[in-house]
Amino acid sequence: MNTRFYWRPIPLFPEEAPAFAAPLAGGWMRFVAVERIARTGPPRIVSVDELPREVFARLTAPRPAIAGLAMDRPRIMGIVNVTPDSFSDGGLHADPAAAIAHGEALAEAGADMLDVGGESTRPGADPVPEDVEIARIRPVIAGLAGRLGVPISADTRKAAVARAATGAGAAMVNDVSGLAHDPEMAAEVAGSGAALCLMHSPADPKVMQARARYGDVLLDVYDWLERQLELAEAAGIHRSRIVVDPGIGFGKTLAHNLRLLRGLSLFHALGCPILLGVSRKSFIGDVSGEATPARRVAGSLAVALDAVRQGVQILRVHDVAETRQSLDLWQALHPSEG
Ligand code: HH2
Repeated sequence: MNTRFYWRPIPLFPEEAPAFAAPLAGGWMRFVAVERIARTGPPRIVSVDELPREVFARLTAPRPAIAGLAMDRPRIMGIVNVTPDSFSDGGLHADPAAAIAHGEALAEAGADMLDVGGESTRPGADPVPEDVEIARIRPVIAGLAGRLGVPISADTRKAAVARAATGAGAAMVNDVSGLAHDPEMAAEVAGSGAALCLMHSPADPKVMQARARYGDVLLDVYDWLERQLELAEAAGIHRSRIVVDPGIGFGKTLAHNLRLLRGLSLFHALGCPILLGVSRKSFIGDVSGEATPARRVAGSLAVALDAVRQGVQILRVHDVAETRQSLDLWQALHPSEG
């Protein structure tokens, strides 16, 4: 039987890369070597010229714009939770006027896009009926879309909610079930023309922590995203409209989250932009001892910048101004050519 290989590019800053280095996802980082990983046997570092041609093409091709946003630099997605019970900001912007004001403030602070959600997906959360979810997010999306110059994403697992959201002006559907929750979702997104974020989760939020069992979490999440990408494409959603997300904290232990974060650049081999949500999450509390989510900003920024070093294109964050300032400094230290 042929061994299945996985290819993780090892990122280099442009200023330390030789002239023959390849561009990582057509973006701001370079690479000359790749970690070749198999499920059996130790990983091996191979040179970029040993890559199969199609793998090289996937790893280096510039990514198409998503919801009108060019993917040639790191982008900030600001979180607007219109929920009473989100883990870090539940209840703060639960009425439409407060949520719209919050979205405006995030855009002002430097968000490139906004993600509006009406259902908490924290571990153990109860599902929200779709009419309630629609009532929460539709007025907020309608109030923000087309006014601020930033595209709006709808954080939902349900086709009916996605329909209401795109009808109100959302340009992206952020499905934290990666099309696994609602069988109608793929056709709904395909027909709407919206972009899609496919995030990995092993099960519904209510039970997902009990499903945190993997052979190798990095490779299992990769395989799962690859399958869901094929499903999306078969439903008529072109790969150029899709971003992938390993789903940090969704059905994962601390060890799983850390393995995924160390290996993030593997996901470039899927050929899509990568979105990452680590903001204020509980693994930051596990590592740092900080129990209060709103006091996990520094840890969130440390992980966000490491993700940018690995070529991650979109950071989903609560603390937009702080993330913008960190990115500005990071980019001043590591200017891209051109
Ligand atoms: N995390 C959360 C919600 N949506 N979407 C993507 N694509 N990636 C993520 O990591 C992600 C997400 C959970 O965070 P939050 O919205 O702050 O909390 P809650 O689910 O409690 O509303």
